[in-house]
Amino acid sequence: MSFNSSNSDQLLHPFLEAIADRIRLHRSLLPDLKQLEIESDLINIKGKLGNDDLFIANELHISKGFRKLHLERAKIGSGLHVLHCVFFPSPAFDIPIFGVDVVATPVGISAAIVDLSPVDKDLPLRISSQIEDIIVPSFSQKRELPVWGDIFSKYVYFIRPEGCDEEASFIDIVDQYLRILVESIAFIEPDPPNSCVTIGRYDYQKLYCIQQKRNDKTRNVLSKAFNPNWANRYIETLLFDCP
Ligand code: BLA
Repeated sequence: MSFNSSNSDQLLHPFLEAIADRIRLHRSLLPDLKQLEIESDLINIKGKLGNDDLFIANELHISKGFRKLHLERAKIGSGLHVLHCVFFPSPAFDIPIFGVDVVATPVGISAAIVDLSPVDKDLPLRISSQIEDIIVPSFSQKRELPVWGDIFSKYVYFIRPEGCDEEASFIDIVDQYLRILVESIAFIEPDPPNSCVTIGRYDYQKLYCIQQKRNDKTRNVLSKAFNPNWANRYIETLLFDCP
């Protein structure tokens, strides 16, 4: 397996690329958007696993309200494509965590998850009331959340989309959740760094990261494509570093 740090022009499954484009569109509307410059060999990874090309391409930004905006496109192992995105809020702001994970295999999309996850007991009312207004699409295959999935809101979608219509409905939910999130930034000011509310949100975000790290499916895929030590470093420092 060889690594280098150049950008890859390889494309993922069109459904995953369409979601990535939609995320980029909303991300571009965030105030004070800047690239998050981090010196790391973990940003762009290219290699080979047997005969399969593999790559991980990461986009990292910060903006008003967010300590880390992470979009990842990955091709790891035989025909496994992953689109992963988390917008981690700065704990001083009362805004939820936006997360997406979509996994495609040679036989189709196996999992599509999207949520605005709370950083308090519940989502802020101004967010949940807007989510309630979204027309709920119907998906034929709903999937059951794992035990660590108690970090997600009651508005989480965890499905296996079937056909173009369901794929379009999923993209529409991603679109609406991002619209609600991005619009909420315009009117919000930070609480003081040492206030109870900020510390409470910090603790919730830490719990979100701890629970996500219990996802053995992610860990196993990365361990197999690379090795367990590398996978652990990637998960701890890039995917779910605590705030
Ligand atoms: C599931 N995540 C998975 C699966 C794989 C990955 C292979 C199993 C697919 C399936 O059950 O059909 C793999 N996900 C990855 C890899 C990366 C990744 C390799 O992000 C990164 C390199 N996971 C997240 C985020 C959410 C999330 C942000 O990273 C939610 C917002 C959820 N992924 C999530 C859940 C499952 C999953 C809930 C199902 C886990 C299970 O069924 O046990």
